[in-house]
Amino acid sequence: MTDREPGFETLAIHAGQDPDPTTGAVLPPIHLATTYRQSAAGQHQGFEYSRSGNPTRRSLEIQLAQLEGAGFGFAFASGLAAEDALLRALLGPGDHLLLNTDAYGGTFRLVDKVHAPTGIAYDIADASDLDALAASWRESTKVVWVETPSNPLLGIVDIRLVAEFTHARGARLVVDNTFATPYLQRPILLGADAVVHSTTKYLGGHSDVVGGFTAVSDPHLAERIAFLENATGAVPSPLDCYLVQRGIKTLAVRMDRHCRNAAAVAGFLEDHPMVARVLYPGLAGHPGHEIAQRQMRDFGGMVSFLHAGGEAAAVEMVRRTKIFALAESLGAVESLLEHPARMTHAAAAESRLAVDPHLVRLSVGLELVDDLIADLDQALDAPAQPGGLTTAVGAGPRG
Ligand code: P1T
Repeated sequence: MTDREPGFETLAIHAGQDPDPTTGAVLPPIHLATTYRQSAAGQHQGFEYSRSGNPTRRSLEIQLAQLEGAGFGFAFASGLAAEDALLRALLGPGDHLLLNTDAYGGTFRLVDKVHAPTGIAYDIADASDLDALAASWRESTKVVWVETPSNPLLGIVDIRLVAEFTHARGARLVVDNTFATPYLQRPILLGADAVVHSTTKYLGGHSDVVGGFTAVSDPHLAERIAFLENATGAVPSPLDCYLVQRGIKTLAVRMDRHCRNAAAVAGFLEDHPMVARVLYPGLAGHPGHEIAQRQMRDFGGMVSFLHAGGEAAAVEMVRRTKIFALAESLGAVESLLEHPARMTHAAAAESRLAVDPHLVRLSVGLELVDDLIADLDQALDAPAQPGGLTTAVGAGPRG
């Protein structure tokens, strides 16, 4: 590279991805080998066994850690596997966690059903309100965990402010950066101690790979995560690492279009009589708009709204779109929509994270935006069909 400090787009394509020195191939090969020959017992070239380290995984880890402005990165088999490792690395029995009032249902389930029974206490607190955080604070509080923008309410947390508040009390701040991606927001540079991702979403970007990632700058924390990754073994396959890496190369251009399409969709929904309220940080009336403007490059591709017709109308509407697919997940080229209370956030029902059943979440994709708006318009305008409204749809607990 040149003497200039490379920009995001350049790093996304080149960081950790030098051409193969043996063949000149412009892409590093995908290393499928599970094990590595040693010249003498214990003497090797940096790789012993693919659970503990793999060159393709390493390449992704360098690429994404650099994009996050972090010293160290670790790729996992899913977002939840990355979260699990981070929770284990940061907390032990007797410690206390503060989880923001809005978060992915699976994150809540991991904390509530897997970590809490091992002796980790937690409370839900509104991280956009420092008084609320202070009121829930305990001497044993070690971690504040936030998503910003959050899933599914698109809430915004001031990362710099909460990092300062958390550090002043001797605890650490984790930011789930899945919705923003490092192209739109870099939490480590704003003071967060760790970033976590579901790379299944925008980073992979094509609905064809499940993966997770965490990035940190403290070498002791990094050592602990590396130990846990090897000891518990939730590693991604080399092919999956390659797919995430390939997705990241086009992240900047995809995110620009996701943001543009989402802003247009949010504007359309704001004027629709069947929409009671639009949740999108790019709207001037959003409570986190000014903070988002400060800490994000743009406002992202996710839009949620409250259906004016109530739960039955929301459930009917998500069934009626033709381009937006009714499906869990988000962040890929194709537009998706879902009903969080019955789908992605079913695990949080009856908790403080329970989602309003009027809520519909859109992952605005890269199709022609006029087609997307026309699709939403016809689904929102659909005449009520009383017979179809009461049928329960996929309220399974696995989302
Ligand atoms: O699905 P997985 O790769 O394990 O990632 C979990 C996860 C973590 N953090 C956030 C903010 C997420 O949105 C997710 C996964 N979310 C969905 C599948 C969804 O549809 O919301």
